[in-house]
Amino acid sequence: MGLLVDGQWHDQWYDTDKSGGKFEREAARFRNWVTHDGSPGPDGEGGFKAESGRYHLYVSMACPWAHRTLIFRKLKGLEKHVSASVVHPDMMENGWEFRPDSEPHRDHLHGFRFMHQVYTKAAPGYSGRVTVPVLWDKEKQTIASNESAEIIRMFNSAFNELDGVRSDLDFCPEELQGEIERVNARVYDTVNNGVYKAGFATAQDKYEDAYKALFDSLDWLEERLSGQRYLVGGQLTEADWRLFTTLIRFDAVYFGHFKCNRQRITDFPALSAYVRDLYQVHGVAETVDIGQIKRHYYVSQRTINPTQIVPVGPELDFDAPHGRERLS
Ligand SMILES: N[C@@H](CCC(=O)N[C@@H](CS)C(=O)NCC(=O)O)C(=O)O
Repeated sequence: MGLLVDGQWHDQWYDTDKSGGKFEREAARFRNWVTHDGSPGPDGEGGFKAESGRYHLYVSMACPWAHRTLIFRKLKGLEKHVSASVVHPDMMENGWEFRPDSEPHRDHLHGFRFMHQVYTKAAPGYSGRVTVPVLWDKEKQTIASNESAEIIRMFNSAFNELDGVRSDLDFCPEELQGEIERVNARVYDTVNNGVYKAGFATAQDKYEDAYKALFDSLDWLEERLSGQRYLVGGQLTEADWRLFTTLIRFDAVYFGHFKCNRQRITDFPALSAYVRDLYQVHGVAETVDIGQIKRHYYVSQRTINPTQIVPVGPELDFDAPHGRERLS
């Protein structure tokens, strides 16, 4: 695990000294928008047109942020238009790696060994963290975006005119956008990023702050989802998929490894049925790999788990009936 400084790789863990033991996530740097006609997006440069075969998605099956993009690629019918490569789950001294002789973990586009080479190909003097997901533009030979929240918005609407794309599926309808963003803001800060703030804290009080905010939000979500099937507007939206990728990892990883252990998701009746409901949406199960998820966190994060032992449990059954149709 490390980062690039002026295009050179440095192996180092997150620096929490400057923030009194608090984990602070760095903002993504490549923020262009792919649009249906190549016109500029909300705050990006223009010229990134949604075309079949032009973009390549780099992901990790372990990463909750990359997982969002895989779900949107699958559900929107983008697999034949946007190619993808999956890094190896072990993220060690060289950061995310490819395994050239292993089909599932090859870099199909560049044949690179390390993810940081993708970043320096786009920007030779890049300084910053080397994160997934990355949406690579084969035409401009650069990173179009490395911000999952924006990549899923692009996948949701920019490619709608291409053959076979599910233009009827809109996970962010305009009339719901305000409420989706209100829910996203709390879920991002206290749940998606909240588990990391608990797990990566290096001071007791910072861990406890994150733990409290996380479980306050899970109580709020449990109550909200007891009376309605989905988070916003009676239909599946982006807000659900953004919450899902954290919940599905929770009992296997965050509960133990990140010390988020007041309760498991299994102990929340509504939240646990909700995760199963989303998992059972056609195509979603193929984007979930609990083996790679556990392997990544327990082996790569040696500061937290020096023995690198991967726990065998817990037993999880996301295929069990969820019974939430009655809330529709
Ligand atoms: N803002 C980014 C965050 C992505 C992110 O932090 N990904 C993690 C994997 S779960 C990563 O690649 N971390 C490597 C690092 O921080 O060095 C997004 O949502 O796309």
